[in-house]
Amino acid sequence: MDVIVRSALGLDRDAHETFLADVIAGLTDNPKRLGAKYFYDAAGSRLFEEITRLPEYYPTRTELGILSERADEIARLIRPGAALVEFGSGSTAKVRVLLDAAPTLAAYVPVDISAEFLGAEATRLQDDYPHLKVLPVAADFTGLFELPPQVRGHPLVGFFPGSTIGNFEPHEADAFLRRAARILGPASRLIVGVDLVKDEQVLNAAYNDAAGVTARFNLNVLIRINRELGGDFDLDAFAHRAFYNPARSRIEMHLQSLARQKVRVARRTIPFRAGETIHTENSYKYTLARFASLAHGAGWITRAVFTDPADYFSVHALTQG
Ligand code: AVJ
Repeated sequence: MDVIVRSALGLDRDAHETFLADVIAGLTDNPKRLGAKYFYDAAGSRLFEEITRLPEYYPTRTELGILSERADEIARLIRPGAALVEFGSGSTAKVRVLLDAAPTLAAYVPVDISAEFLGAEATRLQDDYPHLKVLPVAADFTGLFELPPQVRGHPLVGFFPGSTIGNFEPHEADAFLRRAARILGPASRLIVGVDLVKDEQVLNAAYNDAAGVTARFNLNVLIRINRELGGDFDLDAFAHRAFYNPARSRIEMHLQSLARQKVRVARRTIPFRAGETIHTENSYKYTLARFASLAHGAGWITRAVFTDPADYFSVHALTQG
């Protein structure tokens, strides 16, 4: 499967430089931070797939339940001959539900930062849907990118499942929704999965699973830095911390230094105080009203909102005019 590589920088060569620059900037900042998109190397993507199957991690199975349950209603919002553009496609389980419910879809454009994962998944999907034009694009969807020329003239539907939008700061989510409107164009639609504010114990358990998979997922970013940037992080000297911050309506993930220590990264020395943390992820949780107002502020109209019976998760169908 050919993967179109599109980015302002020219992905693979400059991806390394960008990763290096971001890591150095983040680890020399106060408080220390790393971008959540860097979790997803091959090992991190596999660990995330494992997270989605954990008993405590409700979002994936709840969203899949909503999509399956309401597939026909969602499919009716998709116009015949449309091209479906998925932002940050990981596994293809969710999009398969839409493809099955909307057989008139002409093309599927998965956009993902990881070209390798993308090519493999797209090839399998193409085998299962031989009449669908599968056009993978390797790009960082947090920036502006171009769609493949083959989708020109097709009505466009964006698909952004998994509450990945929760990784953005609210102002970044606003910017993303505006950019999606620009990329997809007038009369387009956007189907977005959004995790909801709920009981704090449920939220905390989802990011502190008993099997420790989320801890391994979080710590994996240090393994990646060691391998790709010549770091010497001692994995036993950092611990996974995740908690709900009710004032900000978000789960925060951190890596906490268990001792005062120095770490070498790309020929620099990074000092850590005992107990100091690296902030590695935010996962914002929305109320239905708060997400609707975010979407409207970014120029989208809410056509329908679907939730599960417990109101754990929501799927929003938005339109441009
Ligand atoms: C893929 C961003 C939606 O925030 O729930 C899972 C990532 N982090 N466990 C989330 C994640 C820790 C996930 N998203």
